[in-house]
Amino acid sequence: MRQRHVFGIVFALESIVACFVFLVVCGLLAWVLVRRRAGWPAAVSERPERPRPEAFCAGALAAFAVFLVAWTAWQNHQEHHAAAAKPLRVDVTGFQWCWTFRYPQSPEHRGVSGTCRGENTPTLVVPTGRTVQLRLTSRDVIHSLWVPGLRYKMDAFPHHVNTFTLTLDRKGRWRGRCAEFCGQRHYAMDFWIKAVSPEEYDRWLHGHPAGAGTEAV
Ligand SMILES: [Cu+2]
Repeated sequence: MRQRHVFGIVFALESIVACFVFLVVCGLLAWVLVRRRAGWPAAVSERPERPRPEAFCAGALAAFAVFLVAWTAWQNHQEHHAAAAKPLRVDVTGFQWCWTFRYPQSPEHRGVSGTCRGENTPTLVVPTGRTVQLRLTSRDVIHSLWVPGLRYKMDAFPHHVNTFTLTLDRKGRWRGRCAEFCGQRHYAMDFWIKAVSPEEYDRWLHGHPAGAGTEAV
């Protein structure tokens, strides 16, 4: 998974930098404590201020922060611009308390919806190997589309469309849920995202009744 791969790199690098800074701080603290406890003679400075070391510390920390923010933003930018010129578009709408997935490029704007009650869980069907652009909005309050297994998460706001792309390179099915508390049945706002071969996807899309509930690929 492309985005998953990107997030893996970002997470690994940020963890390494965080560990490095943590160990440096702990090391300095331990050194000072041991030195103090051991009664080493400490030359007390008579200068009220040490602007250079202070500026160096502030600069080093700022450099780490700027690097991490810039690098993460760059990776995010790369991920989103690696998308094909004409991605497959799916309009996703969150509502209290379930989801609707519409395929505007298909004949009759096919769609999948559900009630998120019992077995009526909607499935977002996508083809493997093709870039899919999700356009995410909400019909009422703020929701958040989250697929933990794929590390995709984005908020769905009313009167606003958020967009992100995903490309799944293997078949599979992953559980999605709402990650923003949105009311009484928030806990039940589960859906599936299912990646199928392009042939299966075409068959499903053209044989699927408009506005139907759960899928059956
Ligand atoms: Cu919710």
